[in-house]
Amino acid sequence: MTADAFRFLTAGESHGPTLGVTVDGVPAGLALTAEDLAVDLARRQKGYGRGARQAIETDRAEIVAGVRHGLTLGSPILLLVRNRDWENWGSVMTAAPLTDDEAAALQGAVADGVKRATPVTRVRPGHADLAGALKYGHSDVRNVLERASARETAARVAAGGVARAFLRELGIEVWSFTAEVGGVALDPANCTRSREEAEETPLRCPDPDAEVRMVARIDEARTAGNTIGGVFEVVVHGVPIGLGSYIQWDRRLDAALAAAIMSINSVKGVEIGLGFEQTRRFGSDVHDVIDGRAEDGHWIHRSNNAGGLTGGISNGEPIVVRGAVKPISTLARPLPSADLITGLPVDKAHYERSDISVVPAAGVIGEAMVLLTLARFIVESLGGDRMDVIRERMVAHRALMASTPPAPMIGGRPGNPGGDEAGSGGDD
Ligand code: EPS
Repeated sequence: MTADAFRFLTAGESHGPTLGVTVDGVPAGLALTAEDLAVDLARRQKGYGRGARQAIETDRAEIVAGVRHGLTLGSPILLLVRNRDWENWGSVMTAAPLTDDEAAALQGAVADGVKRATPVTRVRPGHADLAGALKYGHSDVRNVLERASARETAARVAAGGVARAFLRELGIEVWSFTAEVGGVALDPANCTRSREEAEETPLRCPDPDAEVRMVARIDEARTAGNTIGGVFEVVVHGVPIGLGSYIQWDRRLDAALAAAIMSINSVKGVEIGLGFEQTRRFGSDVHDVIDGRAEDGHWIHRSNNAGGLTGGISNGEPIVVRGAVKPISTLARPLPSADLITGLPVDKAHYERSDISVVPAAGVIGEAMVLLTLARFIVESLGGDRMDVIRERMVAHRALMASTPPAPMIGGRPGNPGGDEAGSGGDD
């Protein structure tokens, strides 16, 4: 049992010199390069509705610890994602105490009306600004927003790349798409694009017609100085039966996935499988009928409304998790708010460069969080400090899940091997 597999902690401010993440509990012997990590980092930066920051950055993760000659060592992996924009922030984001001259220059910049240098006090509705400033005793909201910014998710996606390399070796694939923007939902019957085709489109959406209308909603928001949210869906293929458990609340895989998705900036709701829609239907229209075990040993469900998770355990069907993304809280046409210091109402909350919509990027971040969660559950379930052992154990686990269970015992002795159909069941 490895309690802390794929545990990770990020550090870094949005306009500081670098973001960083330590990923602990990664088995030894996993092939890993910076190129592996670059793919998802680039995907996170894309998407129609992103702000100007993404034109400044070309996110790359530098592997500075835990890997030697392209293979993980079993030691903590440290990844750094540099913020190119840091150079544009001068002394505003310097870690060291400022000299008298530097402090005087910064005060001069504020007197000249340089926005970046000026302390932020007009808190933004919907942002961490107010509660964060009061909690940590900050009089300049920049001390909050620099860390509360979704820029931090670049570090999570870098960490997710490590988990992706791990899961790929075990035959597990995770991807995501944009399911909804501003109330415009894709139509499953019109999802004519393949995964690869959808990946190249502005919103990473498999329904071309819905995407046109989603783009129009984002344009509408931009024109109005507004922002708009939506829903992303993460889908996992290749997870064997048996990850997670109903035995204790904190071993339920569905609960861990929900927490992982909910931890993403701007996410205010999570659904698994049919989610809330299940509450509107009868049980007979919800539960996935089990058609039995196929010749190759896999269990056949007629549908996947459970989203691959029953009783907190993976049931062999694709895992389906959705995240609801609220509209970004930084509005180009700001809402009225209040000043942190005076406590008085102000006409307009603080504004600084931000995004109009981030749903496709949130999907990539959702993938990272799902990847890291699944990797943790796999190592915790199968054990193993090294890839060769984990690979073997996964093969054995899949075979076990596909094999015929022994006939039930009755009174601790062999009973009727025919099961319910042969008359041993009786009424429930
Ligand atoms: C982000 C970078 C940030 C924001 C965004 C996410 O860059 P900047 O603040 O320099 O424009 O675009 O952060 C927020 C939405 C927020 O509310 O802070 C990124 O790389 O994802």
